[in-house]
Formats: sequence, C-alpha cells, structure tokens
Amino acid sequence: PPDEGAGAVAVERLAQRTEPPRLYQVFMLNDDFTPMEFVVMVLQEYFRHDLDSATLIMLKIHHEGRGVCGVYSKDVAATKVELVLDAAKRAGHPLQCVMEPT
Ligand code: NFA
Repeated sequence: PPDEGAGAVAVERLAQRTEPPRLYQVFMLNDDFTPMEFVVMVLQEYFRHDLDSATLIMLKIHHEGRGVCGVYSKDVAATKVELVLDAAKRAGHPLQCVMEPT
C-alpha cells in the first residue's frame, strides 16, 4: 500500500491527542432471579446513585429488560462491569452487566 507520509501521520496523531475520549454506557440486564434489593445496592455502591435514583433504574431494568447505570471512559466502564460481575458471582446471582460505546 502507498506510504501515508509523515504529514498524514502527524495529523492523525494530533487528532488523537485533541479529540475527547469516547464514552461508554454501562447497562445492567434483567433476569428472573437476582433480588431487586441487590440491584439497588449495586447501583448505590458501584454507580453512586442515591436510593430513589437506584430504585427507578432497577425498576426500568425490571420492566424494559435493561437500563443505563452510568456513562464513563472506556477503562472506568470496563472496571465497573468487572466489579459488578464479581459482586454478583460472589453473591450467587446471575446479574449481567455490559458496556456499549455511546
Ligand atoms: N427481575 C428481578 C426480580 O424480579 C429483579 C431485577 C431487576 C433483576 C433488575 C435484574 C435487574 N427479582
């Protein structure tokens, strides 16, 4: 393939340096077994929601199948997903958590 040239490479580097980082939505998914109280606890402990906000998000997930827990940079979102899956596994619940670019 033809050489991009040092100029084009430099422009791309500049764009990477100046563009804001992509953001990722972290979702939790509904299931039939995880207790509502556990989901509310996770939303408070790992996503810093207050009780009212956590309860509304839990109910949205329960009724609609999934809901946004928060929006973060890639590494922070990946860490949240890992922490939630760990906590669910430790508690013996099948709760699932995923991230998606905005
Ligand atoms: N559907 C679960 C129940 O009825 C509650 C739940 C909500 C699970 C949100 C996962 C996510 N116990």
